[in-house]
Amino acid sequence: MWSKGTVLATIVMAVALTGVDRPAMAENMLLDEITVRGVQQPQTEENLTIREVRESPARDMGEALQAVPGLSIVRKGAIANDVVVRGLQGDDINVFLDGVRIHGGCPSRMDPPSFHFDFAEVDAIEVIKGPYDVENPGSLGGTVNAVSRQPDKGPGLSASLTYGTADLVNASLKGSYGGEQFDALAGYAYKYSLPPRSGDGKRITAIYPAISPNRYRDDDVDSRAYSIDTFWVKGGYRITDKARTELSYSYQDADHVLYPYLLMDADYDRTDRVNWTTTVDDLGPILKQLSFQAWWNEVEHLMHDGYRVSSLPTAVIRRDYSMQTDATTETYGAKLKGSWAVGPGTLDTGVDYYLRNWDAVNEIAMYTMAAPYTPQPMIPDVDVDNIGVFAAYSVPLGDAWSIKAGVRLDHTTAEAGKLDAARMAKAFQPYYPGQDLDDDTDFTEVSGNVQMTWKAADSLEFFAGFGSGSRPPDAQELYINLLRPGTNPNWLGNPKLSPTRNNQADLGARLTGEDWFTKLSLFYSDLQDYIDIAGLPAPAGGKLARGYRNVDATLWGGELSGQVALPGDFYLSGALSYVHGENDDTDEPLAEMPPLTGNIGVRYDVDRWFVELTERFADDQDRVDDNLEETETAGWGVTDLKAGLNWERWTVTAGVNNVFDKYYFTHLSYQRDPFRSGYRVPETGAFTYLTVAYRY
Ligand SMILES: [Cu+2]
Repeated sequence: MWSKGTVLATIVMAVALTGVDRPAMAENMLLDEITVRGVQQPQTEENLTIREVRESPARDMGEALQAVPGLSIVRKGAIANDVVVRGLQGDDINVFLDGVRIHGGCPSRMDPPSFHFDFAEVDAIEVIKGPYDVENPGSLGGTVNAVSRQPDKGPGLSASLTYGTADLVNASLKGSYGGEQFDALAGYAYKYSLPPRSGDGKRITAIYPAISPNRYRDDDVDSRAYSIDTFWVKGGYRITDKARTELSYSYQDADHVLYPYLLMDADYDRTDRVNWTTTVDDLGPILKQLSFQAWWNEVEHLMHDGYRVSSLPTAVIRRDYSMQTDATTETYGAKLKGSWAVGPGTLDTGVDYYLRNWDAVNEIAMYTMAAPYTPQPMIPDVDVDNIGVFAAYSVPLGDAWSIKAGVRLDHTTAEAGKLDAARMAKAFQPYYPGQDLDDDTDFTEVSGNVQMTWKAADSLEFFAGFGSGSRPPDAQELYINLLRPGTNPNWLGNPKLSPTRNNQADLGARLTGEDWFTKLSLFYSDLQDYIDIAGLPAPAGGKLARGYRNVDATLWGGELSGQVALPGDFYLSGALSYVHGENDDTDEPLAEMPPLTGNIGVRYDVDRWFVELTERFADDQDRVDDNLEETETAGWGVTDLKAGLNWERWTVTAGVNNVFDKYYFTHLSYQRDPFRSGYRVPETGAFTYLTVAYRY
């Protein structure tokens, strides 16, 4: 492996050595975006374009996706932000790269799916909101699919280096070759930052009071917030005129990632990913395309409290940590899909399979005084298997109408390999008195949707959709078991959970002109057996636990967004998003719902340069779940400014986010029990950055 210094020097050299003609300019890209979003894109979808990906100084995909209407993030630290779609997060949504399912290793979601690929690998991000994706299991709240870069014709080289406040470095170097028969691409990315400072001037690692055992040790408050190396390589081969096969591999090593919102930090996350796809076109008059995809990935995750005061040696704490979790997850799967010309429409059919194994072992010094650091099978080697079949038919009905309908059938089994009778009796049974608990379970579920589009006039399109999607409880929700010392609540899965079902109705309208669009999307979601975090009462002689239960819930809300090209090379864009969640079992607000959020931006963009001013804002959130001791969040508004220059093959972008150095929190900025630190992680204060990029 190269040293980081060498890699940075190489990138700077690569950037310095070349520079000839200019690539196509950004002005047309803006008009293209308006056309895609105003005309071509289905109304249930949103996207981040290649331009937005390249201009973004975001540390990761989650942070960048905040700009998309209806999307928000869970803030846990400087990086590894978890994506939220219309208030649904975790396993209620799917987050993929090129259709590949990847899961993180951490039971506290330190490494959500989007953390495991680098932003530099990505060309565009597509988002389906709601249960309208039948080609993948579990997409009940939506699907976020990042699309990786393909090699252009001929040789290609691109390099990008961002430097920002708190020593932020986002560096990437990509080389590619696209030939008639073969093409190949390789890339390397490096990311680093110290803990950013919030608007009060403090590092986000300094949020704890001086007496808290969870505060960072003096040497670690200023230590790096993360350093991440990602390497990827992809090769394609054209077997015949109509057939292509492609194989890709990626390795990522994330080190020393700090999560002030939790009680532990990640020592490392190591990820291997393999994806193989083969596509054959025009197999006859009826079979238009056949594609096969197989993939495998594995994540090794180690977290501990070694950077916190809670790890300092005492009579009981005899290692470098007082608690540690060593976790591994492996996911692999395959999909066969055919696209058929049937009547006037297209029929997509397919079968898919995946297996996810997840194992996590926890050690706590104070487990018992007699047996410190006794390993606990926190996630007890659980296999989740899913096999599914799907079919979707889309057909135009005359000039004005089109209809699309899909159906999917899934069978899922879950089995805990290391949950023996003794552990079940000790950890689970006291909280489920008199109930028969098994270490395995299975589910069979049907999903489906109907979507209709009516083009009432050239400039006006209406949309109506109804979807019903389902997902099984995951390994953690079923079988996690962690007995904690003292008065800390235990953390327990619920082996009796049912799958969650989302019955959702959507209405949309889109008004489009030559160089503008505005669209309104409204949804209503009836969630049956939504998996909610819940307190489990203390059994006799025991103590409280945090666990999971099925509740019925309702979500409704929508998004209003638009983009317009104004005279004089000005562009205006804006979005408003809202979701209202209610727990129908307790008549309380549903926890962790983002408040009314929006942004408005104005941009001046000519051939060679642009400048853009954006205001991002959120209302206060006073709809909180008192049962979970969720607290309210104040509203906020921050201003971002950026400017860019294109010169021959070079692009320079510079900007300041949060220009006025506001001290603020998003609502999704703290963790509830069981790993509640009790402290919120503020957003970054004034953040200045400069990106220099070169493309050949
Ligand atoms: Cu972790």
